[in-house]
Amino acid sequence: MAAILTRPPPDLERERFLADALHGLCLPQKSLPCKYFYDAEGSKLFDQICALPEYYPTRTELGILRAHAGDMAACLGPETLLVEYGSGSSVKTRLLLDRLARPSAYVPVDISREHLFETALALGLDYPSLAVLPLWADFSASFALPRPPWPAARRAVYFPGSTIGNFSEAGAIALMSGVARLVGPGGAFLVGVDLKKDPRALERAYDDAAGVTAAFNLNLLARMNSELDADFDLRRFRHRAVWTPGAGRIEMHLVSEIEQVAHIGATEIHFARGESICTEHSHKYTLEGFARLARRAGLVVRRVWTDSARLFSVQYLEAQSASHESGPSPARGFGRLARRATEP
Ligand code: AVI
Repeated sequence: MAAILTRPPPDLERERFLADALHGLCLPQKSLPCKYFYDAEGSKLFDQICALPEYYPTRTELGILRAHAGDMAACLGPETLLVEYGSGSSVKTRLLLDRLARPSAYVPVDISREHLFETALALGLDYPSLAVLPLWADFSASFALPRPPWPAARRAVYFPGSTIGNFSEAGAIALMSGVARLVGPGGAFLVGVDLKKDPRALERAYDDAAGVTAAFNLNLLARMNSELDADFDLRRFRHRAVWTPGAGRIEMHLVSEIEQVAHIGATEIHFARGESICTEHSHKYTLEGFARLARRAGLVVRRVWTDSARLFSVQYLEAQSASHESGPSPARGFGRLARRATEP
C-alpha cells in the first residue's frame, strides 16, 4: 500500500472546533457542525446507530449493493480510478471492489486519520493487486488526487451512506460540482441517497427506543466539555429529532430543559428554557428532486437502484462537459477543514 499524509499543526483541529463552536452558538438559531459528532466515542455510537432496528439506511443500502454491485461495477467500467468520500471502514466498497474490473487504484478519502489508515492497510492485505492510496482530507474541500501507479481509463467518486443528505442544498451542489470537476467530463459519481418516506418512520430512525441517537447527539456537548474547556450540563439538555416537511429534512436538536448559562472557556452561552442547538440536517429526496439538484452541479443521473420498499437509493451519475451552476457555500457541517496527506 502506498500512503501519503502530512500532519497539520497540532492544535489546528482544536482551534477550528473552537471557532466553529463559538460561531455556531452565537447565531440566533444556535447550531454546531455535524462533522464534530465523529470523535472516537461518536464514531463508536454511529456504528451502533447503523445496526439499530429503526435506522434503516445502512442495512437497506447494503441490501441494494449486494443485489446490484455487479451492475454498478459494469457502469463504472474497467480500469477505473475509484475515489471514495468519507470512506470510514469501506465495508460497502468491498462489495464494489469484488466486482470492479482491473481498478486502476482505490483512493479512500477520510477526515478520521486512524480509521483511514487502518482500513487502507486491511484493504491492501485483502486486495494485494489493488493500489490503495489513502488520502487524509476533508472531501468537501478541494484536494488533489494522488497519481495512480498506472493510468486510469476513467475516474469515479463513490459516496455511500446518504451523507449527501447532511449538506444544505447549496452545499450539496458545491460538493457535486467538485465531484464533476474531479472526475472530468464523462467521469462517474455513485452515490447513496436516502428517500422521502413516512415521517413517523423517519423520526423513529433518528430517535430510537434504546437512546443511542440521543447519546450520539449529547456526545457533542461532552466533546466540547473535554476538548474546549466547556461546562455543558448533559443532564439539562435533551435530544430531539423532528421531520421538517418544508425543508424535506430531519433536524436534530439539543434542547435546553431549563434557562441556563454554559461556558466555553471564558465565553458565556445563554440558553432560554426550550431553546435548542441544531446539530444536524438530514435531507431526504425524491428521485426527481435529487436528479434536479445533481443537474445543477453538472451531473446527470443514468441509473438508479432501490430496495422494494423504495426507502433508499443508490444512483449512478455522469459528469457533463457543459458549464453548470456551482453552489457558493461549503457544506453545512463538513466544509472548511482542508487537510492533505503526504507520508506513510
Ligand atoms: C452520516 N449521516 C448520513 C447520518 C444520517 O442519517 O444523516 C448521520 C446520523 N445522524 C443520526 N443518525 C445518523
